[in-house]
Amino acid sequence: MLPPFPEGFVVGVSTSAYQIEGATTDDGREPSIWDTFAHTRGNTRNGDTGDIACDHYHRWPEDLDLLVELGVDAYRFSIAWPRQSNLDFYDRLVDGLLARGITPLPTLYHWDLPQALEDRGGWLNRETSERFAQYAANVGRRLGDRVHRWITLNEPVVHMAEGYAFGTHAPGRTLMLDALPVAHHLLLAHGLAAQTLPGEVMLTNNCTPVMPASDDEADHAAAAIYDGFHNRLFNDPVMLGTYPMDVPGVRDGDMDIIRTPMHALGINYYNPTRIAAADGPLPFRMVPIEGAETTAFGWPVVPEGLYDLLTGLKRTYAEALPPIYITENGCSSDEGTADKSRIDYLDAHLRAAHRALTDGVDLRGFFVWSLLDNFEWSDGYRQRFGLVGVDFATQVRTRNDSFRWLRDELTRRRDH
Ligand code: GCO
Repeated sequence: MLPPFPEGFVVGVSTSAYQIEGATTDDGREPSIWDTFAHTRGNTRNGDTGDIACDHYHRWPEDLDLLVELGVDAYRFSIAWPRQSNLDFYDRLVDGLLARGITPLPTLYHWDLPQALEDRGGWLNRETSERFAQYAANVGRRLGDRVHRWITLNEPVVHMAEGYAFGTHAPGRTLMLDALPVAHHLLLAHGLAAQTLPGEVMLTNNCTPVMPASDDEADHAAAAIYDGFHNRLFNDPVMLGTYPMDVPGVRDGDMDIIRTPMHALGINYYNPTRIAAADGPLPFRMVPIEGAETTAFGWPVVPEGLYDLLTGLKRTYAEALPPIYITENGCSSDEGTADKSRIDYLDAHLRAAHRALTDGVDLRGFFVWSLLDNFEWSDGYRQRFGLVGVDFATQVRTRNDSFRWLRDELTRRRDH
């Protein structure tokens, strides 16, 4: 049984539009960079795409009923920018959540940029930041009477690195360090949106505690550089108003916009990262964490890394650190419905979160990635992260043991 979390602590689950909705040409949705990327041969496992995914666009009432059965307080989903000309689906979704007593927590950008904007340079083009602010204001006008907390962006570091530096995600650019302007334009987009959205605003960063591979000075130096790119490049600007390195494209006033006060910071945590020095195109390389179990995806399982991350953020940013929500934590499992490894993973990470809370971190919530097995980007449908399994041939949902475990934990919490 989990330790008791404080009254008002929010427990939820997370998903994202391109990974679960399908219906990529329904009701005026325009193509996104992920439609282009996934339909380009060789970019995804087995040529998998989000064309159908979990067909959540049509099956959302059944999926929201699963949330009620699970007993979560809130549901983090994303709004597809490519659907900006017709937001009716999100109107129905938000009303459906509220009718079920579940708080909506929409992410405005979970990597599915309209292709038309990518054709004009995408996040390399400062204009995209302004287009995002207009989109955010449009969504705010439509849903702001019922949505009172927003996440602007999901994991800008992953989007910059995989989408623009390494080419492993959409839009598939391989700019390496020339991708840095993307960081600034994403953060500018966040700041501009934070100034227009009605209600509370968050940014969700993917963060990882970085450990040097050895005591060698070169490994320590490489770890510090990696920490700068992965964590500080997206945390320092929004909390301190500064970059940890030279970032091109910054104009007068930009940093004040980026530092527009956030009501909370979202943290996606999966694992720590062990870094060694390298002499290739980048001065660092990842090395395995010795002795750590791994998930079906090969990611190390290090729950204490979450405690270290949260207490480290508190030490680093002190008064500049707003309240924190864990907006993603979860694991891939190939065990089918008897997903004991996922129960063990979530139990251990929730306990680490509780320890951090007890030790003074202002932690307000924890969202499990994910409700459903879904499209895991370039890995397609092989990796299964769902509390609920999905048979993609039939769209039948099957509750895993982890679903029942979390449901029972939340029931116990409510009945206390
Ligand atoms: C991410 C994204 C999710 C992933 C999940 C598992 O963190 O990469 O937010 O879309 O699917 O994290 O990789």
